[in-house]
Amino acid sequence: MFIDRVKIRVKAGHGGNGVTAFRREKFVPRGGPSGGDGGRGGDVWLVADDSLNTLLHLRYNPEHNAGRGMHGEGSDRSGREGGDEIVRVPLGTQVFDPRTNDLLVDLSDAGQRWLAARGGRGGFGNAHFATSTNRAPRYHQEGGLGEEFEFQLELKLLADVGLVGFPNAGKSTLISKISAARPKIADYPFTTLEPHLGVVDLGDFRTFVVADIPGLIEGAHEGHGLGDRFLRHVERTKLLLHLVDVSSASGRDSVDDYEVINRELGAYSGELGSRPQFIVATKTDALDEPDRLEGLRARAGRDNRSFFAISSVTGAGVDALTKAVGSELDRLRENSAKEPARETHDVMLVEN
Ligand SMILES: Nc1nc2c(ncn2[C@@H]2O[C@H](COP(=O)(O)OP(=O)(O)OP(=O)(O)O)[C@@H](O)[C@H]2O)c(=O)[nH]1
Ligand SMILES: [Mg+2]
Repeated sequence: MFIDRVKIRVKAGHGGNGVTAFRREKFVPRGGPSGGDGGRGGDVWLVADDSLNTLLHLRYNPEHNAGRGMHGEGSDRSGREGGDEIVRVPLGTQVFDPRTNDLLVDLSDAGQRWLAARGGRGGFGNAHFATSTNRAPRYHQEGGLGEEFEFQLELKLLADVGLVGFPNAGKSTLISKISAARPKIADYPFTTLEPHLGVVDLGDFRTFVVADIPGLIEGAHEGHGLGDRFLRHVERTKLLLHLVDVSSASGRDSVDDYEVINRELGAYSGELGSRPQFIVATKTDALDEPDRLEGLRARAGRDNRSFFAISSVTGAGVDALTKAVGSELDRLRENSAKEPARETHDVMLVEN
């Protein structure tokens, strides 16, 4: 199971103190008590936000403090309340008490709010304590302390994007370029034996999750090579990146490779065969015969699929690809009126 984990500290605001004050006015011989109450300290809330899909933003920013309440003032003026602090988390975030490992809440519905730390109450000013028998109380109350906690947040990651292609196509090399995932890379087929996930950070809280799976070969649906069983790890992705090696060293026919993989995807499930797919020609730094690239570009065009050419070694085309993936995911998310129910993949843990 691939799990994103982060520890955060939340601190609600302290309440402001009440104050002791008396009215002093000309022609009012004995002014009454006029000390105002302190303001309430702000709360810290966790809010489930469906535009987030990882906890990465909290890793950079683990401390969350709400504003403190202001002290009361004379003339019956209350102190201002402290502002609340809102911590946005992706849907499916589970919150644990790190000392006991108890699950405190599961934030699974968009917009769901959970009070993580309650702000201190404002202290009463002396005006509050005036009674018929004590008309001039000389005491006030201190503000209450804001709550302060540490929480462990966990999210079972779902891949948004799946990398598919022949063994050696450069899938693992690409994921290691665009994320912190470090799968094994080598110049022989079936280097990758288990799926890996990587989180791609586009900045501005925009991220997407990529799954790198073992390569497919002709007959994978009949169990050839490592078979097609790993395709279940990309079954619920929104977009496939279909990597095709166009380097001359591969000695392969790029259009042929493209068609074989698409037949295998279709044989696994018609739905996966018609999943949105970007075609990515890889290893362009080692391309001697431009026909390999152009033939593939034309073939992708005939299927109305976007085409990209990259080299993970030189970095050429990689940024343009990740940006295009980000925009396409935004578009696909908007189109799918409501996300399908969340399910977790049984994917090995990659420590980022
Ligand atoms: N010249 C060049 N070589 C590359 C590039 N990307 C990957 N390679 C090489 O291609 C070989 C295979 O790369 P991998 O990333 O392991 O390929 P894979 O698709 O993950 O392969 P499997 O895990 O076996 O399915 C390695 O020797 C890489 O160094 C590239 O952009 N340019
Ligand atoms: Mg690999």
